[in-house]
Amino acid sequence: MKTCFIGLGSNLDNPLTQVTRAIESLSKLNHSKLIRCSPWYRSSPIGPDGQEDYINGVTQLDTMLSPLELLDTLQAIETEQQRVRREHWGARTLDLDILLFDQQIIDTPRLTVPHREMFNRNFVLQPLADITQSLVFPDGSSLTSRLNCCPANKLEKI
Ligand code: A4P
Ligand code: MG
Repeated sequence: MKTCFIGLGSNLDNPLTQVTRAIESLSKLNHSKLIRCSPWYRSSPIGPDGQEDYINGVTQLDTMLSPLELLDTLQAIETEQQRVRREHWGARTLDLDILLFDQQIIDTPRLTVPHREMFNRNFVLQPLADITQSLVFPDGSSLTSRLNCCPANKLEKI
């Protein structure tokens, strides 16, 4: 089993229902075990103006799937929940990102791990800190130091 962390986000069609449904789906995945879920946060949108606030959270999923199998699976869950891909960083019913996959560094056209934006996003780092203790990233940096350097956008635990 590999330890993975997945970021969840939604800002359309009742976001809290969307992310809760996604957790249901993740808890039923083959060859995987959902270990823990962070609290949910309400965060101000990063990206195009005029979007609603997001609901964000992070889960630990331990899995026997390969990174690309996991990506396929997450994209199938997004599609199930009627995500339509339009604008880059635009509004979405559900976004599932692979934040970390074990201590692997992956840089391929379909998949970049650690997720390339995670260190700039308190709505990822704070929930990650809620469910881990003294996490260290593949580059040797600590979650604590990354949180200290991260921009403080609006983030409210709900
Ligand atoms: N992809 C590459 N690496 C990964 C990875 N680690 N996990 C590829 C998941 N996918 C990965 O993603 C585009 C492609 O990225 C995928 O086909 C996959 O092969 P997408 O989700 O279809 O498109 P996107 O979401 O518009 O782009 P991107 O770059 O994934 O955006 P982000 O980084 O997911 O950001 N503001 C707040 N407050 N909260 C949010 O959750 N989210 C976004 C989306 C913007 N602003 C936000 C939030
Ligand atoms: Mg995404």
